[in-house]
Amino acid sequence: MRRLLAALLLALPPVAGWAQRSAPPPHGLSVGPQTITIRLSSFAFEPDHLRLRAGVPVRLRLVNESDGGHDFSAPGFFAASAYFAGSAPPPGGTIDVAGKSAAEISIVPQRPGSYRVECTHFLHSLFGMTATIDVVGASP
Ligand SMILES: [Cu+2]
Repeated sequence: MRRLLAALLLALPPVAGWAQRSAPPPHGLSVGPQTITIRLSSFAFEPDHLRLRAGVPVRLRLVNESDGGHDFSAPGFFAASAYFAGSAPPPGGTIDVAGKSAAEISIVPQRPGSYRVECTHFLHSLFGMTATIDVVGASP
């Protein structure tokens, strides 16, 4: 019995060390930008209100769950943001998302303000397919 206990004690330190190394990084220190998923449906964005911080990179993942196409049109917001190489939005600031598909864009909001998002498909914004992105100033 005593030998078993000794063996257990000897086995403990490496196990504890392994557990520490495999622990996830502390909150807020994860690698890469935070991903925010926005669902597009007929006829809504969910969530329809985003609050982003200027200077903090985020990855917007646009998921169209409906059969028909939608788009994510935010020319003012895109013009007020910076981009990583190869990740600029299309000219006009409108990202098409075909039915049952997804698109991603990584951005760094730059100018604080309130920006309108809409789907430009015929009548969709009238049916409620709009959203607002508020960009707030960088933390002191
Ligand atoms: Cu739409």
